[in-house]
Amino acid sequence: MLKQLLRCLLLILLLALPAAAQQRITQSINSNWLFRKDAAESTAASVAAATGWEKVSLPHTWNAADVLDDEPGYYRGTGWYRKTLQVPAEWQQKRVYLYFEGANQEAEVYVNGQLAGRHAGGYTAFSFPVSQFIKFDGPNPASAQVLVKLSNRHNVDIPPLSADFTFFGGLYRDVYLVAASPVHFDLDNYASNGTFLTTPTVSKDAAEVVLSGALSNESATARKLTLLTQVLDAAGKTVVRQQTSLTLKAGENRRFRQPLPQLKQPHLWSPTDPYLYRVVSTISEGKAQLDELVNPLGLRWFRFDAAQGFFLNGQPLKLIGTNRHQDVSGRGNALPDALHEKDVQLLKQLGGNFLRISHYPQDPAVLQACDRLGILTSVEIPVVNAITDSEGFFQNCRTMQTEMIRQGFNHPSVIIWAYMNEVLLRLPEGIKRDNEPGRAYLKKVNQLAQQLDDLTRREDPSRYTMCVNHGAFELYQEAGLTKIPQLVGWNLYQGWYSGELPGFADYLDRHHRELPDKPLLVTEYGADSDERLHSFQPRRFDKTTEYANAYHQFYLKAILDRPFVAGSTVWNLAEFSSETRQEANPHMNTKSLLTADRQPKDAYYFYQAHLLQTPFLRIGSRGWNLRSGPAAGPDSLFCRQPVEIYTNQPAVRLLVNGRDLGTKPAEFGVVRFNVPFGNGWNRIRAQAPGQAVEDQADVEFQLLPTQLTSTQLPFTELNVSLGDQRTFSDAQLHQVWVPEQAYAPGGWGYVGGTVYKLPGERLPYGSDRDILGTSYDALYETQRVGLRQFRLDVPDGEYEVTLHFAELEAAPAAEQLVYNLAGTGAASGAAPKAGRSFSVLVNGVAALPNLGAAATLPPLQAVSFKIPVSARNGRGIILDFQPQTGETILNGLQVKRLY
Ligand code: GCB
Ligand code: CA
Repeated sequence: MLKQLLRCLLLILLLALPAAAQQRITQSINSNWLFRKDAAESTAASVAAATGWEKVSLPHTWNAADVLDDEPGYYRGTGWYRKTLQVPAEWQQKRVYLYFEGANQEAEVYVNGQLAGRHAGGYTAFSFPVSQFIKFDGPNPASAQVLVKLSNRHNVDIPPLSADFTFFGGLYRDVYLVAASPVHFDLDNYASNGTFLTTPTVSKDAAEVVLSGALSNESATARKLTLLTQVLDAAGKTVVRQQTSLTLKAGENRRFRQPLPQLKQPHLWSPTDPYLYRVVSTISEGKAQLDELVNPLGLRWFRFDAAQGFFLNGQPLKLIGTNRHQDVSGRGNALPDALHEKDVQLLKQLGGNFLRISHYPQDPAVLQACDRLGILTSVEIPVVNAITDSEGFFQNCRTMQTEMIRQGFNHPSVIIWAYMNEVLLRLPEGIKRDNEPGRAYLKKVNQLAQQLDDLTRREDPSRYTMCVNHGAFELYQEAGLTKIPQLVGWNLYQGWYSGELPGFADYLDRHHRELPDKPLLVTEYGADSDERLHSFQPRRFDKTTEYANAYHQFYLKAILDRPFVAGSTVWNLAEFSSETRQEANPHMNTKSLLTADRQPKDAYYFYQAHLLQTPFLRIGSRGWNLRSGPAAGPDSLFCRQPVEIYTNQPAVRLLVNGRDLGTKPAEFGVVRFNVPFGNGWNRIRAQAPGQAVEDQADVEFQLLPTQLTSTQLPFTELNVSLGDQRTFSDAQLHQVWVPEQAYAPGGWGYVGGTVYKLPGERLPYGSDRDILGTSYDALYETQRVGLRQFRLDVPDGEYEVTLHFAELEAAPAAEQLVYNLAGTGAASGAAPKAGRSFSVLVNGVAALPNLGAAATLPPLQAVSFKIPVSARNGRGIILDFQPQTGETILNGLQVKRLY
């Protein structure tokens, strides 16, 4: 009985086989590649014999380690990848393709020594037919040598020309091998899947769905084919189907348009209910199925209105979300799909409904996740900062735009195709806005925008076009960039790079007044925050969590208050790599809601409080659970510091170590308490009265005595950042650096001198240069200049004093940075002064004689000295700073009691 059943099964399988064997086969080929860098510019023929290949698997970038070190710069050159493929002999009957999801940025693909194709641009997919290069007449399986030459070198004809992110080189996305039957859906259409779904009308009652595309018959005979398309609901039930007969001549590629019967009472797609249908299309001949494709289908309609914002399925919907870059710390841009999906999850958990996929198309996993999770998207090509006036550049832009649109066409999450980001931020050398070359350049930019806009509307009339500008209103108007696209995106940083927070609101109102017919989105806004830096007097550009919090609180309110603002996206979801950046976190951009390894910052919770529908309450500064500060007075055992609670509830009650601090009302999602922290662990509990939501945080506090001889709070250690008004919490070393203060008897502090400050208004204090030899740049970037003493009235005992220096007077950075929107010249440096020289005496001993730029203190280099010292006869510790040439300096000071 069993045997019979098995035989029967086998028979069924065998019968099914011929049809199945004709099906398209798709497999990733990410494993077992060899890689080598090639500064010597080998050829495909010579490189095969070269040694020094490294085993890698994809996704892979050759810059992952490059950008982790302290040194500026990363390898921008050529790399080769190679792999041996085993191709079954049966595939001789098939059309074999290599498909690359993306490779940065110029690729040449060879198969068995022959060029299969070239591709320019690092962010879109490409594919090449390779059957003709495979030697099927040899052993089975046939082996094929795949060799990929890649370069991430600057190329004036390939966007981006410059940008505030790292151009990681490599085969950093999945690579696939595809084998299709000779009769197949078009495989040669800009690496799209060859089919395009449109929904000419969608309403609550009915939806029209049309599948267009092309079929190819690469066989030697005419074929009588059936194209069958079925729409399946989420349960897998066919809801509509359409069958079309076509006869294709040998070698014919035929376009088709297949309208489906009306779909009644469609289940609509939206962020709250991202319902997806599947559209399954097959080509068959008689009973044999030759090819099959599945596309997602989300039924929705939408529009933008200049006065009222965005509407989805007839309902107003404020688009709120973030931008996203495609790198994660330690991995560069070479991410497994799961990490792309995780970011979309994190945006969903934020309560966001919108993602600006910036500044380039990303891994297919991103749009897939957006379709599934209900995140609307805007996608753009990387024309950033500037253009090249060359036919090559224009052509590459048009090709990229076409690739982006055709490859992403069938994703219901996409509502906008964009094509330029702040393209007038960097006018090329010698060009000024109001000189003749300047006017000619603006005209060229206008031409390119017009070409890309026309192309986009032709390719896909169902989505909107957008151009994204920086906050130079007239300039973009003059170039026509507020007119050509259907939507204008503004990247606004008032209160960050320049100006003050209210300037943001004024700018939005100006747009509304002067361009009343043009819908607008705030495509970027953000403030850097280093999780280690905190301040009770937050200042623009100080990189503290507290300033970033205030910034987001102001911006979100201004956005929500204005119905004409269709949407906004925070810059950025997570910290990302930008190798040319300096400042407090060199090589990183830290304007984000998440750290580079995706831990939430305070602002993430603030947005959750506004965007989540369910009761929400979170204690802020969770990442700041190691704090320090001086006791409120000589007899106090507490230090009061602010804590923010983020909630969508009307009020919050706070308890600290069981002590009730009372209930306070929330203002715009935030409740502020001044919490008395005691030495050691403090347990904070927050509750929303009458609601089941609560949160708890444990904060460790290092309470500093105000009188250093205090017996109830004995002195143990002190870490001071000079020329600084921030605290710096170092969780790893379990140390907190506190801001400087002037000496007062019984306590500690500097005597004399001033805070180091660069000219200009951008930085409140300190330098914005990368300090080499440390990952504590923020500490070394601030400095007290011209101080005479540093004193600590510690009790008698044995101590260790560590002095930290960095010479901040240095030549300006060679590479002018592009992200400085205020145009005041980032990474500035005062002209180096004639070398300084000074000595430090520790309790009268010349422990550090002749410190100076010439030998001991090279510019922009962290230098530390640890010195043991005894405090005797109640004299404490006195450091005397004695200048010989120029002024004395001190960047940081640590004092620790040993015994
Ligand atoms: C911008 C750019 C973006 C930068 C950002 C910043 O306007 O579009 O690429 O990263 O500003 O942080 O300066
Ligand atoms: Ca992928």
